Amino acid sequence: MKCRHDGSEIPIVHDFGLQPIANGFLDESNPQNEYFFSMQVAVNPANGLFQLVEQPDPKQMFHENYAFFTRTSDFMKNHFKDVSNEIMSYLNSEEANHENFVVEIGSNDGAMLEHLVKNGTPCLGVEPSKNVALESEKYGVKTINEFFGSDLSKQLLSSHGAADIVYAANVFCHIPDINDLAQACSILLKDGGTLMFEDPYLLDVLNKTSYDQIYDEHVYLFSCSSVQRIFKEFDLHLYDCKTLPTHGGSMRYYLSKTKCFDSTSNLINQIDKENSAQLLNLETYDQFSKKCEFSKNAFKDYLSNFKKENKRIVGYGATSKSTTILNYCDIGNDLIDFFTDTTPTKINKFSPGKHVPVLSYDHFEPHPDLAVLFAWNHKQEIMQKEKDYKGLWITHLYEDFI
Ligand code: DWN
Repeated sequence: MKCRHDGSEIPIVHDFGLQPIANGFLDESNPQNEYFFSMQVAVNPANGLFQLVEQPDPKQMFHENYAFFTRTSDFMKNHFKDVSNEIMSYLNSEEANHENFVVEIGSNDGAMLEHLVKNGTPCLGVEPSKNVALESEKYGVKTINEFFGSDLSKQLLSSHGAADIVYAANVFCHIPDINDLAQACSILLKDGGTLMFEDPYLLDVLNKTSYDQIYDEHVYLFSCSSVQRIFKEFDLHLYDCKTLPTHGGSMRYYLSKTKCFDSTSNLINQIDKENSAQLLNLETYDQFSKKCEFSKNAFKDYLSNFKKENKRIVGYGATSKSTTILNYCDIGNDLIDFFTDTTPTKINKFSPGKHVPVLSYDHFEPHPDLAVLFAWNHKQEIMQKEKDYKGLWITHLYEDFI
């Protein structure tokens, strides 16, 4: 496998077997010719970049029927309101000192940009999935329905001018050509402008064995160390970072174009943590691989034993992550009766690969004996909502089994 950043030969560290399109919910329980790819992951020990070996064509994943809408979680809606406040206070600060213009890459249904629009800040979304892009327009968010890259970035620079802030949430880890992506951000930003992006964080995935963050869309898991090394080659200098509770543990990276600020104490401490966790040492990933296998076997055994007693098991949240779990652990309708989910585009469909039915939320009653919390990253919000549920909860996470 050649590293997607520097082209060097790098080792494969784990094999998750054949996987379908994680958000490819199906109309039929027995589809013909469902697409699968071999999901293996590799790590470059020189720059720490954790990456998929093979990724399906992005057009197979992001299109007019993309299944994920940001607004399905109140917690995430609040999170993006906070982001908009942070952006607005940055723009009003002395450091900004520019005409304001903000671009969000992968703006989904406009849950963040909506607030900038209300506040009158000039902004633009870029979103390749047409259905979610159309949703954002209901909130007054101007959206370019295209994939982001250096060609589009040059066009935006000439049509709209340079940006003070380029922001992206849970998007950069989806874009396979990382060099073109970094180049594109560098082209679009003003000198001294800020690139802010956040994604699931490699160290959290390793610490929690939350391997379900790995699926077709997530071609990378970043760390401060890998971001620092790679983006500086494109004149984007990491100066700060912020740990976030979203998506089971994420990191927000702050990079400045051209200007090299001193690293904040947050960043220095985080890089120390990453060094202690030995992110450049392949032994670290060998441990991760063993924990994934342990978690897979323990989770499947747990569900099988439970099912032997003829109990009802329901999956809570037909997440993209659940596609990795079900297909890696070989769990289907024999163990999980159905998923419940609140997303209209997923309801009355079948889960990718394993074809477990997805039913609307009202099917959570009568309550099952066991609910598998596939949307474990929304645990707080869901526990609040499900106070009356008296059955058991479980996740696939390693810590539930040790
Ligand atoms: O990066 C990505 C992140 C941001 O979102 C994408 N590649 C795709 C997606 O990943 P995911 O599908 O794993 O995201 P969530 O946010 O964990 O999905 C939650 C699912 O659970 C949604 O289908 C909605 C559903 N849900 C529910 O049924 N009841 C969610 C909540 C909060 C609920 O109460």
